[in-house]
Amino acid sequence: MIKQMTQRTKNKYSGLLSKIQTAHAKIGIVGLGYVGLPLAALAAKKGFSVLGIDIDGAKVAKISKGDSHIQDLSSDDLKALIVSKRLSATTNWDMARECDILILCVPTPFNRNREPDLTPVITATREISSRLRKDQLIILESTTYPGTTQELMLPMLEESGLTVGRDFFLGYSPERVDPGNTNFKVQDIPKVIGGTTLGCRDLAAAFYQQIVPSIALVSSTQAAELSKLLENIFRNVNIALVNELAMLCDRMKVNVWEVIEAAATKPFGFMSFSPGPGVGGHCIPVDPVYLSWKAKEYDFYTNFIDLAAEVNSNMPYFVVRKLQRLLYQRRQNFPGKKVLVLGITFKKNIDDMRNSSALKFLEIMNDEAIAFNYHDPFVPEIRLNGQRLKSVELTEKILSRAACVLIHTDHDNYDWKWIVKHSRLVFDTRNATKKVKNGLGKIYRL
Ligand code: SAJ
Repeated sequence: MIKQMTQRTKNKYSGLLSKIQTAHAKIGIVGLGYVGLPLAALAAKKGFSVLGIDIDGAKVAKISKGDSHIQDLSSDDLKALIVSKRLSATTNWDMARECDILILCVPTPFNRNREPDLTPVITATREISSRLRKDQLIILESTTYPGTTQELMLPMLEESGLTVGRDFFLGYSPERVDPGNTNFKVQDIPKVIGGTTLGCRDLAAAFYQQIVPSIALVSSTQAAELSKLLENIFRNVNIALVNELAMLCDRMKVNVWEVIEAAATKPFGFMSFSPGPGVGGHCIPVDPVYLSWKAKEYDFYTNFIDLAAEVNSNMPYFVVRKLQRLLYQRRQNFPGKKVLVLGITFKKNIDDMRNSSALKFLEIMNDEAIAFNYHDPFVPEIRLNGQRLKSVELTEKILSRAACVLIHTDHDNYDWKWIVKHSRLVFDTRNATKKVKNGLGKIYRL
């Protein structure tokens, strides 16, 4: 990449560029969550001196002791970086001035009206702007709508009186961290990079190409922002497609899982997705909202994206209706007899509850006066409608007493054969019991 860099960039920014290329640049990572902390550790492992900045004093204190709260970074690895002073953490924004590169990895949720909430980005940008100095490179990694870097961050940073592309530099490179994915960790994933100017992009590229396997340069920060949204909206709409198919198959009495498995034998031109009880997490249900919200500014209505969101939002209601039908058909709809819900996190093998469809599903069960309890090895307790609910102990007795065992999240550490054996009725929304050979008569699937 460097060789492609314009000679102008090499001459004009040789100071910052050479600091980056020789790993003498001090890296500041703003936001030490599932994106920021692994990125901070990676940059430190690659030889950079890294400062983590977070507003959460308790989190900073834990990190400073080498205690990792992130599944993808072991405390041993973190402790080694802290002891070697390669990595440190602070809540003191004034230390941002000593960083040559500042990378924002802060949350971009949606608010109660399901609109983008850029408060964390705005707050961090304001703190940086008041301390901005010459030869600093600012990069946003948070997933957001196209235009955030250019239209929101740039004016705030230029309030410092410094000029982008000359005094300071501004780029966008979307985070692609998939928490819990052991095959693709942050160091294995290519980075898309856009800059406010070519020089800004080249400087950001000079940094990333030292820590990830490959980089993909695009012509603007908007293109980089939109590429990330496309990645996740692609998932969202394809999940909605199979969810819609699942509801049709239910009416046609066709096994949707068999249909998808058969289609997946096509060696090209098909990518399988699984229907489920809903789409949760901090990315997939949220990212489409960011684009459809921004598109309206251009009098453009993203009907296709909005329909996918409607289908996915409907899944918890569909699952409850099908459960009610099963309880009635199997004569298990006794008042007070509890449904046992297995797994309530938004996807398997992690403890993340953000936007989990289980929360909506349990709320609807409450409204429908369906008695339930839940078990989730990753979630000892939840609050629902102001009530505290604890995960029950998973025993043969609790299984056999349940009116129905409903599989919401298919954690790998469940013993499905044992669960089916001791249940009277199983409603499997994840095809988790596909390998179970006995008790098939009591298993119903989405
Ligand atoms: N889901 C389905 N059917 C599917 C796949 C997922 O119902 O076929 C549901 C899951 O149960 C969950 C939700 O969708 O409720 C989101 O699942 P996800 O597998 O997409 O997991 P996320 O939210 O962790 O998505 C992340 C994203 N990573 C980033 O944004 C950097 C996404 O881009 C990744 O593609 C995804 O992980 C992944 O591949 O695991």
